[in-house]
Amino acid sequence: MATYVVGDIQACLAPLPPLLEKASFNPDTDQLWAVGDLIGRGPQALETMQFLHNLGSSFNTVLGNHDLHFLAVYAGIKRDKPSDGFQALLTSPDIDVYVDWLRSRPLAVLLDEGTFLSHAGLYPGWQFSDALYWAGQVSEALTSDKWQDLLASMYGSEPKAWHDCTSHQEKLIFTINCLTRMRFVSASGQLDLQTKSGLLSPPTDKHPWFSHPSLMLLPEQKILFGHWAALEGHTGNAQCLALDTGYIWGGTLSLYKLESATFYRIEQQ
Ligand SMILES: [Mn+2]
Repeated sequence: MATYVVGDIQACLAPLPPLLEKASFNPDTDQLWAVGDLIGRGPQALETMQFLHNLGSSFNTVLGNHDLHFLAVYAGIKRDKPSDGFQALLTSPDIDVYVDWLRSRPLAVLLDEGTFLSHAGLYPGWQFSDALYWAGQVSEALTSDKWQDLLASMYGSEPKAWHDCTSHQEKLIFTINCLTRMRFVSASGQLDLQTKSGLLSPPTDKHPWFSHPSLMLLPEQKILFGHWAALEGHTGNAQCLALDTGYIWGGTLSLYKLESATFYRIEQQ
């Protein structure tokens, strides 16, 4: 059995089957994880969900910001904009199956003892165990009867730092922001959720989370994440692997095989 992790698909289904074939992925014996943002902006949201869901237990994902946004649109919290590309999926007869399935996906997982996976990364100052605990608390809310309440309150960028969170609800929202939206973090631990640039022009006094002085990784630990296409797959930190190589923006779709530490990529068709 091999474990593979695919970057942000964002409803671009076309490159996925040839990429899986290139890497000799076998759904009967192997496990495929996605870094989240399965859908959002791209042309084939319904077909992508059908394809991934048909992989059954050989596929799993952590949730990305676009996946959570989709749940908010489904719940009527946010308006369905054509640019989201959700229309055909929202009117599918199987929509409830997909929604229930997405709601029960985690925000973070350990793929093996030392490999952490989330959509955006790990908050500097948190250990894997902190992120997994709070991701579990978010999942508890997302799978409860009142799941819409959390999604309705998640839009916005406050609180900015973990030490500013007072209520349980604020801790859940901060966890969602760290695990699905984070890029740059200030020296004192404040999230900058506005800047989307790459590493050439970082905002003043802020660090990409993966080179933040408070990020503490043991030598055998690794983080796999997506979300940040402007990195073009480069972090400068061998322990933090960026898998969003921006297929939706004209780049490539990336797949990583854990056991051999091998990358596979598919260019635009
Ligand atoms: Mn994202």
